[in-house]
Amino acid sequence: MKSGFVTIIGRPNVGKSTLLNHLTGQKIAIVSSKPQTTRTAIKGIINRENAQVIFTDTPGIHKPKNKLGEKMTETIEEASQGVDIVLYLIEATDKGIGTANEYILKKVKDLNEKTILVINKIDKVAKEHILELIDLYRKEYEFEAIIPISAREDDGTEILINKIIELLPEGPLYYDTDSFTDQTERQIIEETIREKALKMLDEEIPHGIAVEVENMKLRENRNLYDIEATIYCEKKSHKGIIIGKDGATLKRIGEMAREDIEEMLQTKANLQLWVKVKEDWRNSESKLKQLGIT
Ligand SMILES: Nc1nc2c(ncn2[C@@H]2O[C@H](COP(=O)(O)OP(=O)(O)OP(=O)(O)O)[C@@H](O)[C@H]2O)c(=O)[nH]1
Ligand SMILES: [Mg+2]
Repeated sequence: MKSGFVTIIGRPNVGKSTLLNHLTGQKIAIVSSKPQTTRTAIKGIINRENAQVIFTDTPGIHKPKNKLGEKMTETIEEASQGVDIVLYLIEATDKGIGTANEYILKKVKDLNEKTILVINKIDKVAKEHILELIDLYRKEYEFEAIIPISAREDDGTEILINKIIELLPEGPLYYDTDSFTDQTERQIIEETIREKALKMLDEEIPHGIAVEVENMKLRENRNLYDIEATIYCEKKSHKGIIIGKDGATLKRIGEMAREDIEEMLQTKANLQLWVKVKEDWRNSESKLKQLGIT
């Protein structure tokens, strides 16, 4: 039996959460085209014959601009120490290494753990370009492997899994074979609502959003969940935009979230959303704690 812990790191938006979802075959982490989507460490577990791999998806590495950013940075550091393998994701579209990845490369060198360089989004570029990137990075660190993939199209992901298992040590089953994440249903619901808000909103508003499920109750006789949740934003002016003209934006966020939630819970859901202002919550230790970001 081989088993162990694998942490996925990289710049914001490189596709870490997309990869986690595709590796596990489950929608565990939310995905968006906007950077800094993931805020916490999220585990996803896969089981193979004689192998169990526990992946941890992390927030994108960036320079923190507030307390939330500092927490995210701490999370990444905690999650990447003492693991069996680090998956370092870069984008196939990158022109060179660039300052952000130079910074991450330095971290990788300091960590000095078994690291696989994963070049994601190969569906977007020509093969020659990928070879150039491989050449550049090969000179920087002794990676265990460099694997080009497209997380979105599930291209190369099986090669990646096999390489990971090959590198893992002998070990026990750390989790039941029927569990696939450490996230609770409530957390996944909160994140799903945030994902839809990210989709519907622009500029600085999505970054200042947090979601809290206040109530979740199953009406057993009807196989229906009543769910009440609040979307927090940072400014009064943002609240109006989130609600939208005649409530249309909030309604759309709710509809999209409900569809996903119903699929996850395998029941009907009655989702009620509220929008409240929590001023400057990204800079308040106590408000971050209230929102479950510690
Ligand atoms: N074309 C293409 N797009 C991809 C691929 N993988 C991810 N994406 C897109 O890249 C964007 C970012 O994906 P995420 O998975 O949210 O990226 P992330 O690294 O988790 O981002 P943060 O959580 O912000 O750090 C989304 O729009 C994805 O659909 C891929 O293989 N090919
Ligand atoms: Mg992410």
